[in-house]
Amino acid sequence: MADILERMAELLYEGEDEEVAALVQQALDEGLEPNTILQDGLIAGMDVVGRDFKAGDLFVPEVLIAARAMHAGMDVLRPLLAESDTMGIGTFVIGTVQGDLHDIGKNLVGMMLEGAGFNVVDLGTDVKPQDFVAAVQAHHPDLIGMSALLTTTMVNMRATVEALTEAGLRDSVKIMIGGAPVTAAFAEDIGVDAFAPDAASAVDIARGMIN
Ligand code: B12
Repeated sequence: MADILERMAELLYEGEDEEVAALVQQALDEGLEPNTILQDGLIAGMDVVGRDFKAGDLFVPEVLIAARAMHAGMDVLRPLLAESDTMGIGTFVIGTVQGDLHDIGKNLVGMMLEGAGFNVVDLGTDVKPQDFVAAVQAHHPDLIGMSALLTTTMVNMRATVEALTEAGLRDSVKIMIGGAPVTAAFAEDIGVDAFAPDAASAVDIARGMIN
């Protein structure tokens, strides 16, 4: 039983998407619970990816390839997880702020969070403050993540915080920000809960905030 999950985690790390999907199906056929496969196969594999990325042993392309393999496995599991209502340790709404079209880092953060077991709602790029507000009203997330790669769009992180405050929603959700020009000092200045410099740290911090 454990062997198949270990193999799944290894194949995920290597980015073998078709093999991961096939192994997820095989594990289901052998009677393993969807949530066990998610936690001990897919998430376990993504945890190692996150650790090695943080340590500088893996780079962005390798992480994206591993994340794609995780998605292939998730595609098989998703309908069953939705059925058994075990989907997600928390909901994370993520988007790149208004005026900004950079999404590679944001996607990486989203995929790693999904790999860690979060239910991720991705609003895409160029997300207006009001769209973040609407997403909080619609999805009741535990956390919001905002990404900005341009110094000129960082102001829209502050505008989003203000829009959430005006809508009376600021206290209902934790906010994390990131992106190359963003700093911990800026996070403190605009009154958000956290800053993460990379995707692996984002996962660690988000997990800590949920617990
Ligand atoms: C790829 C790229 C583009 C692509 C974007 C494609 C895409 N789909 O994303 C294109 C060509 C479209 C583009 C356009 C522009 N770009 Co550009 N681009 C880049 C580039 C080369 C790489 C960015 C990237 O993807 N890095 C890799 C990812 C993995 O890293 P990351 O984004 O930093 O993400 C990590 C962390 O920051 C963090 N993180 C990111 N988001 C979040 C969110 C949360 C919640 C958390 C917790 C963490 C987190 O985790 C991620 C993973 O570890 C950078 C230069 C650079 N080396 O950074 C310039 C750069 C960002 N671009 C720049 C500029 C100026 C532009 C343009 C204005 C150029 C122009 N004159 O048209 C336009 C703006 C378009 C727009 N309105 O957004 C400047 C920004 C300068 C500044 N500081 O303001 C840069 C720095 C280049 C430079 N040196 O001048 N760009």
